[in-house]
Amino acid sequence: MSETVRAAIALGSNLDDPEAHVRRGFDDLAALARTKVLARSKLYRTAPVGYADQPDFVNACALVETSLAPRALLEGLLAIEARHGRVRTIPNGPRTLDLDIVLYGDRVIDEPGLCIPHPRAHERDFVLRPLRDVWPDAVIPGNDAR
Ligand code: PH2
Ligand code: MG
Ligand code: MG
Repeated sequence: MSETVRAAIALGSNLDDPEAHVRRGFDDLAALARTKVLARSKLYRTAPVGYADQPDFVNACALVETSLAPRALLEGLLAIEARHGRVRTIPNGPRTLDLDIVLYGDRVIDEPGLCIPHPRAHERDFVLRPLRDVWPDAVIPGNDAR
């Protein structure tokens, strides 16, 4: 792979056997073009944040090495979410699988539909705990995660 970047992808699910969606999500990331999964975090059961009236989540994080550009990586993630039957209803509401780019190297991107680092990652334990499993010294640009 040429010009690879390390990226952290957060996984979250709280519908239809969340653990199975997250485990399959790791495999789907490994099958993405020009992308290798370097590490898979433990799975964490977490209370919903932002919209309380929904089931607990299973959250995890993958460390990947990719030569996909950020926008191509995002499109790959959206395609995986769609294959998991993701239907967007209420913001922060229940979902079969959510895949968010938390970090893409040390890049800072603020474009329509593509914000890296994920703008709320630094304040969300359900992102930070699994992130530390796979990338213990990760620094969230603009927000020191350590
Ligand atoms: N994702 C959200 C909103 N709230 N809460 C938990 N525990 N886990 C999530 O993955 C999550 C959430 C929006 O993406
Ligand atoms: Mg999310
Ligand atoms: Mg998302």
